[in-house]
Amino acid sequence: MEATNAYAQDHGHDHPTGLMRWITTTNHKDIGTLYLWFSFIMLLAGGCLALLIRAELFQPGLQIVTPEFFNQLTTLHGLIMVFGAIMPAMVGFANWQVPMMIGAPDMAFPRMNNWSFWLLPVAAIMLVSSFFVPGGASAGGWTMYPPLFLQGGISNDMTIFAVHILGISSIMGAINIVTTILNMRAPGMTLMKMPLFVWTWLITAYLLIAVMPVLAGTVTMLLTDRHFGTNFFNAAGGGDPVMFQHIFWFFGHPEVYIMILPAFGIISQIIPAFARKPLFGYASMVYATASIAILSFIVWAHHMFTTGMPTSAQLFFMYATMLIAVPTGVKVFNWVATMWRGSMTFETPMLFAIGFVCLFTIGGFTGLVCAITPVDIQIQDTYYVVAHFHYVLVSGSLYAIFAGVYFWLPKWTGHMYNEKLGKLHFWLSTIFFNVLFFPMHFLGLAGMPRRIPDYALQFADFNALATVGAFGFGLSQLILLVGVIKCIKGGEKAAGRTWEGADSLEWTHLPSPPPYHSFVTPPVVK
Ligand code: CU1
Repeated sequence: MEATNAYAQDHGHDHPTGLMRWITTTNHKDIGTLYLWFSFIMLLAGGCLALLIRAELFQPGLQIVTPEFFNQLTTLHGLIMVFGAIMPAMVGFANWQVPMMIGAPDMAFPRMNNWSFWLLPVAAIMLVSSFFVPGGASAGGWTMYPPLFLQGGISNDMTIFAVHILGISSIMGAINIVTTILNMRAPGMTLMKMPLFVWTWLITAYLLIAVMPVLAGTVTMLLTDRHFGTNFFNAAGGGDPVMFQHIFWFFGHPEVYIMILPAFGIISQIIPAFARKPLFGYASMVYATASIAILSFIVWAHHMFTTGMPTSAQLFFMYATMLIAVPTGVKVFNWVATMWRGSMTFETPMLFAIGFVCLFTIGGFTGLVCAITPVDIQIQDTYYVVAHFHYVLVSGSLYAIFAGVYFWLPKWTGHMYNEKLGKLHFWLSTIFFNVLFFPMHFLGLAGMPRRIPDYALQFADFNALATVGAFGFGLSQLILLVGVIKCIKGGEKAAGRTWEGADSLEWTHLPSPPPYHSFVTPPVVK
């Protein structure tokens, strides 16, 4: 075949098209797009499981599912959302934005990048299809605790292998991101000039490299306990089930920050753009991010206060956990200080960013409540904890993802998204999110346990309310889908410099508050 372009001269054939383009792509933008669509599909899948859970909990008693199936739903909802929806979305953003933000032509290892992505559907299929094997999916919760996880059928093994594959994908993705950032910055792009999103991902990638092997190790120990006669976690054979919790949460707590640090990065890009001021306290943002990452390694046993531990250990893990509020507070302060006296406008990305700051902070505060050991012993495994981590992960990570999608869609597609739809998506999401999760604080404080398909009559009203919120929130996400598809297919052409360049690097190094002439005055979007 005639060589028709530079690609063809190098490779002896033209660019693959259609499905083959996506399967063979080594382009960071294509791979970013794949990650983001995969993540959206997983969000809908995990969301459907959540709606089944909420449908069952609409009223006390058992109406829709069996208790066994209910537990399978909670397990798979957690695994799918953590590993399928949130993490891949953040990697998708990294693929799209990191090379462009540091002036690199692509990721450092483009073929490994392709492989990192294409492992994900394999793992997802393994995970989701475990619903259909004899005995059904894993029912022991996404944390896979023994002794329950040592029993059960082949679905537990499928879950373990899925986690292995997801871990390989994450480690390869993280290696790619670290290498790209450390080796491929444009001349002059020193570390302390990098956009905050790049910084947060550099630190996140180190977290991934540090803890994914720990997760892989501990689920492998589960596997050998199940099939090869070891007794790591089997008390009957002299093993220690609580040891699993220690190892798991040594991964699990940093995992929380793997899901939230890139979100911090996205928010730190968006707020300066719509406040038309440089980020307040750039250096302190970098140090706060690093501090949070380091502290995240020494707090794991705050998930285990009821397993029985010495008072000295309880005190250590309580205070260490509370310490994380300090750098997190620095960040919230900086975001607010960035908005302070800025010429703000409230397009959809900014709405989601402000929603993030308000609602994520509620999740942060309830985290402090949970950190207080005597309080935690009361509310462990109640809906208070469920409320807490959904404020962190939904109005935190997911809101940042939404904000970033609206912020960068014009750059990615060349088209403006529909602002009316975007705002509708934000307001409906925010109203229903709070209707869904705020009552769970009260349910938890009143003693309603999590992972239970039936409950006492006293909890009926708040549960009905939460279910209404859940269906409202779920349906609202279809607005996002419509908005994104419309934006890809056409719509108003995006300006050459989206948001009047307010998202570009020139904001990174101005002092805050900026000199008068550097304000960009007119609002950007009609
Ligand atoms: Cu934690």
